[in-house]
Amino acid sequence: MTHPMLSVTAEVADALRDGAPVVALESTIISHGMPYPQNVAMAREVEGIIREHGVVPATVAVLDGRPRIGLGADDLELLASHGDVAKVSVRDLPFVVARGTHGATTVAATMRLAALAGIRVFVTGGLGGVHRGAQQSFDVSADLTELGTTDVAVVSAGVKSILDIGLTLETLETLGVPVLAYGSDEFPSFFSRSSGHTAPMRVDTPAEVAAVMRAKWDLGIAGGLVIANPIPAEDEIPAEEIGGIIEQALADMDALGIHGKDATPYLLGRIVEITGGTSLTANIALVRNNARLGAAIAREYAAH
Ligand code: PSU
Ligand code: MN
Repeated sequence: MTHPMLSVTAEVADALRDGAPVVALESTIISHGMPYPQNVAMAREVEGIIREHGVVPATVAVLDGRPRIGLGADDLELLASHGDVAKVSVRDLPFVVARGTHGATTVAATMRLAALAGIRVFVTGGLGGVHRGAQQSFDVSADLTELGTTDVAVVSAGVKSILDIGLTLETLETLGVPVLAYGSDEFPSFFSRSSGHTAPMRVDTPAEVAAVMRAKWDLGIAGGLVIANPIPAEDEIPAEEIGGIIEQALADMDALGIHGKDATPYLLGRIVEITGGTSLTANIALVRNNARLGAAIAREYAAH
């Protein structure tokens, strides 16, 4: 029953066979989204939070060319510290698999592999989206197109304002992707609870999220859902404060001529540098918060 190209751990395979809740986790956030060793500590901690809620975590990556659903401690350490782990979006999957190399999966590639394995809920920090200046650069993350086609609900803290949040929301609408803000009337902007953009839809309980997931797929509307979970108030960096830092990181990126798949990792690293690590603390806090919500949604979804 398991797709022949996937290696699924026994724990994850058993849970899926029994209809028990499973939450997928991405690995680009580990290899290209945070510095070592905070990245591996975060990865372990998030798996622990999901387990505490009675849900099986399944971190996704490609190791030695093999797509893996569920990883061990050594695998997480390798992804966090190995110098040669490619950032793998959907278009990169065939290349790393054919070559037998290592790859850390983005939201898009993680969704695709999770869906192949039969996992419907996925927890991350922030989504990719429409980059600022995309009118010229055409830089629109494949995370958005994947959300338009692959049946996985993605829990994030919204998108960072390194992106054009308004254009990202417009694109999600075009692609038929429900965007559910959790417990808020406003779409969150990762470090901040606010973004200046009204949330397209609001939900207040995990059961409501699970009901929207079921209704979407029962209607035969293919594709994912975005659950945007605002960072807890005590952990947020106010939009005014982070705004200038993001502007500086974007200006530094332009001065260096960095673009394409290197843009997001550069910006994430530069923001951590400029804030002296404050942004990393907030980033880890919001991932924890998303893990708690994602586990609750997976339990509700599995219960019906
Ligand atoms: N945004 C974040 N943290 C991240 C990413 C985005 O706040 O770690 C990562 C995710 O893996 C996402 C990817 O899928 O960056 C998007 O990259 P790109 O913009 O190149 O599609
Ligand atoms: Mn891009």
